[in-house]
Amino acid sequence: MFLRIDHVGIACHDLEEKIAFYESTFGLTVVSREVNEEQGVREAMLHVADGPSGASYVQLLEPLHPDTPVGRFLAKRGEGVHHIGYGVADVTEALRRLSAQGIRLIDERPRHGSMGAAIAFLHPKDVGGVLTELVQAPER
Ligand code: MC0
Repeated sequence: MFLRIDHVGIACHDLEEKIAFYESTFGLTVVSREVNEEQGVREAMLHVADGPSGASYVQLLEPLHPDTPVGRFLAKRGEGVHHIGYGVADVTEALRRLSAQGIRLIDERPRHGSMGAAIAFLHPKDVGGVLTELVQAPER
C-alpha cells in the first residue's frame, strides 16, 4: 500500500527559526510554503531525497492558533515528530481498505494537503500511537 515515506511532519513553535535550523544544519532546501486554514497550520516542505516513487520531505508545522491539532500537540507534548505521511497511489482506495480492517479514519474523504496532494489521516490510537497520514501526490 505504501509507496514511500512522503514526509515526516514536525511540530514547532516558530516556523522561520526551525527552517533556518534545518537549512543550516542539514543543508535542506525549502520547496514550498503554505498556510492551510482547514488544518490550522502554517507549513514548509523541505526536500530530502528523490526516489523511484517520488520525493520525500521534512514538513515543518507551526499552528495558526492554540486550538488546532498542532497547537494542542505542542501544549501537551512540546516540539517534535507530529505525524508520518506515506505516499499511496489512491488515497480513496487506501481509506476503503483500511476502514474495512477496522482502522479508525479521521478523514472519511481526502482533503487538501501540501503541494496539491490529496491527504487523509488515520487515528493514532489505531496505529500504535502514531498519527498517520496518507498522501496521494497530484498528477504531474
Ligand atoms: C494527539 N494524539 C496524538 C497526536 N495528537 N498521538 C500521536 N500523534 C499525534 N500527533 C493523541 C493525544 O495524546 C490523545 O491521547 C489523543 O490523541 C486525543 O488527542 P487530543 O489532545 O484530544 O487532540 P486532538 O483534539 O487534536 O485530536 C487528536 C487528533 C487530531 C489526532 C484526532 O489532532 C487530528 O484530527 N489530527 C489530524 C489533522 C492534523 O493533525 N492536522 C495538522 C497537520 P490520550 O492518550 O491523551 O487520550 S496538517 C498537514 O500535515 C497537511 C498540511 C499536510 O500534510 O499536507
